Amino acid sequence: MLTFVGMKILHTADWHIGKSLYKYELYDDIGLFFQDLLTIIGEEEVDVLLISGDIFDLANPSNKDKELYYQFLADLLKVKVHVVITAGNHDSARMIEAPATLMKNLNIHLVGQGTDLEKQLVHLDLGRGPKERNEIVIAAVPFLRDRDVKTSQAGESVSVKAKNLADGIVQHYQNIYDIIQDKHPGVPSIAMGHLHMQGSSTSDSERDIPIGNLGGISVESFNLGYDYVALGHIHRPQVLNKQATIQYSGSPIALSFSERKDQKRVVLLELDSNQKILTKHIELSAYRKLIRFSGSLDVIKAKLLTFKNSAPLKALVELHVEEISYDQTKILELQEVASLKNEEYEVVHNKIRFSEKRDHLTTARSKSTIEELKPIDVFRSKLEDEFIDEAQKDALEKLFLELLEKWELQLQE
Ligand SMILES: [Mn+2]
Repeated sequence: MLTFVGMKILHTADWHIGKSLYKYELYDDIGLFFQDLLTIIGEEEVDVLLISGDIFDLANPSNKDKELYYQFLADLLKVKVHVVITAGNHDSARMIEAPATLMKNLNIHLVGQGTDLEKQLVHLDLGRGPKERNEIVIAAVPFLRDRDVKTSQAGESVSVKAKNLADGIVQHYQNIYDIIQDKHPGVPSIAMGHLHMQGSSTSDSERDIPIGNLGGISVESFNLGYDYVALGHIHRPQVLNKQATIQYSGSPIALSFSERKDQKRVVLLELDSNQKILTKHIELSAYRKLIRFSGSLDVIKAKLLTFKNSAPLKALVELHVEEISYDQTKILELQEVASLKNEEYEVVHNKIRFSEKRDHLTTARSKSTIEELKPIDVFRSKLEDEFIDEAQKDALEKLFLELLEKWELQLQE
């Protein structure tokens, strides 16, 4: 009789190496996370590490980004953990996959492309000796594009196309599950994914997130038989079903100010000797505080004066100044306050709004480069300049996002 020993698997995603917040580079943040991750892997005696997409922030990462990544993979070799990495929508599938053959010999499994089903199957047998059985099968599915699931036909409407893509993605997971049942019956299985589940709570830092139900995948449709689904793409950590078997680990560091109150974490899966999976969250400390101060300029100045930074890295601050009547000196004073250098914090973004006057001079904000701005940012900023009520703003924003999404789906053809 072979005995199943049990194993520990750690689930993380959305590292976004190379990410900047308003031009402020977050290398120190990811560096501290890497240190913590190595400690957790060591202390918990983790056997397998899963990274569900968006390793890099850009499809064409800088040399520094790549150096950091490969250095960390080298550090992982020392702690003897098996690693499975999939590409996200931010990653270049080819770039992630390029060293796959070499890396496989080091127990690092890289999957970039979503076309070949067999290549997305990672079977690990960690049993030591002939009496021990310690297997797991991982459906290492990267971010799937239309061409990977081949469901769309020419001339389909946008909503039909989106529904077909969602159905195609679920079918993709079903097909891999069928192969697993055929090749490795009775072995526990985990699916990795970089996708948007309906009903998940998003932040400002994801890209290509559909609004409403267009293109979203329902949690129910994912009851395919996998013991756990390790998701990436949404940066806010969250559990999607009652059994806690479908989860977003979330990004390990805050990637936008909208995540400034999130408790970041990694998910530890403990597969016991009965092959049951228990999930546990390991909280990460906030390496850096992201602060947003709003109010009149005087109120904000007072807040900055008493601010104490308790995190290891310099705090990043957004200033949203609200004044009543237009005053050029306030704009100049704000620029002065925002550029003050100190040890505790750095103001990375500021804007001022005068509620009384309405002309094109009423809003001033710090300049962002066009690379940092997403279409929705530009649209929002335009909305802010127009003094329309909040409800109407929301409606317009929703319409704009729908248009944007239709446009993006058309680009995928
Ligand atoms: Mn991401």
